[in-house]
Amino acid sequence: MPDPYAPKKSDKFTFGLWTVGNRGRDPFGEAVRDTIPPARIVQKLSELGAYGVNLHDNDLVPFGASAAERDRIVRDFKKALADHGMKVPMATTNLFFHPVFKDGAFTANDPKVRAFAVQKTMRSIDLGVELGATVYVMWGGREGVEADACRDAREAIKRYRECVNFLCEYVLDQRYEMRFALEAKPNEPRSDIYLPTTGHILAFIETLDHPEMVGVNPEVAHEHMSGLNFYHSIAQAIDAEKLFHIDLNDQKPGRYDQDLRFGSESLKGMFFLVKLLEESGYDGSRHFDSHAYRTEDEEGVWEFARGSMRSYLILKEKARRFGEDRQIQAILKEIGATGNGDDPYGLGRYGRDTASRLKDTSFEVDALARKGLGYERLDQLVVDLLLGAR
Ligand code: GLT
Ligand code: MN
Ligand code: MN
Repeated sequence: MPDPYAPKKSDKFTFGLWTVGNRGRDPFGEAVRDTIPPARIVQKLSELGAYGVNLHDNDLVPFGASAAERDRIVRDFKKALADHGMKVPMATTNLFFHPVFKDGAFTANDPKVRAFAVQKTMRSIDLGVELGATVYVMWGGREGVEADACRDAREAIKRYRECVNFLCEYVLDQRYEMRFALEAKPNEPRSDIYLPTTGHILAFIETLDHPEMVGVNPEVAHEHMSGLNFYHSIAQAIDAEKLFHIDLNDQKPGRYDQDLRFGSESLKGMFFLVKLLEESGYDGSRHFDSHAYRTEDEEGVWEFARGSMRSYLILKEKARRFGEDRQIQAILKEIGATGNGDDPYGLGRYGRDTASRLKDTSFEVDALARKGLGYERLDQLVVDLLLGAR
């Protein structure tokens, strides 16, 4: 029997070169794995059923490479993509590794650093376009502080805005088909990072010159680090039509950024997330921004990649069963979860008559307050479903 959870290209699973290429280095210990060459990553992920790979400029072209070296590397990489039928839907810039970015990139106090960051990003956008990417992620890992005395935080937001505006104009001027997706994180590597949550970014986008070109790239681990409900963040991003990309992984509460394998920790939360992505018509990549445990060798890395896609597809199947489960659906209907489009009090549209009728309506508040809602039963049915007991 064929594996019902075998990934297909149409599932649009992608991995970063930096994710499967992660060598297991951490602040306390050296790398435990060898570098896997990009062409091999492309081949292996394609065999496993992934749709594509995403990259930072320097995941492919080393910092400071000559133009000739760059062109040779890009040519070989394009050949690997073509040979294995793999896409590069998203690209991004490394604005955090080199010590020049120790005070930030777009928000650094030194205008030379800010200008260098924009120059590096323009070149990196060119590379992304050359590889076929249509989404450009901006993760401002170093855009933050240890010492707030170093700048007025409003100045940081202003500089960030200026750089994003400049880059939007660059994309328009080049007639590139490229949209930006900004990624939030509350801290790490900086003590505090500006634009710490997806909600902050959604508000920031509305202050830009081209808000229509800019959306969000929320990451599970980063919202969980802020103690937030990722499913709710994604619902709001979808409602705002701003979910341009998504970083799937997992995270235990209250820790450093763990970037754990998708679905390895928060099964219920990830179930509602997958259900939402699938039901909302989101048609972007399902990108895994995570890495294998430090205990693993290369085989463990491929297990990690297999597991990420498999868990997504299992949760997708669970979401389908949730939709077909008669008992669950009957409860949802009874509790008014689906809304049914009724609006008995006219709250969907203000009218003077409606308002005055509503002011005169009497409600049986005590009876409403006393009524049990049965969510214990409902939630247990979900747990049974997820644990395979129904
Ligand atoms: C880095 C970070 C991620 C970002 C990547 C994009 S790089 O690994 O931890 O969350 O998405 O720059
Ligand atoms: Mn990420
Ligand atoms: Mn992360």
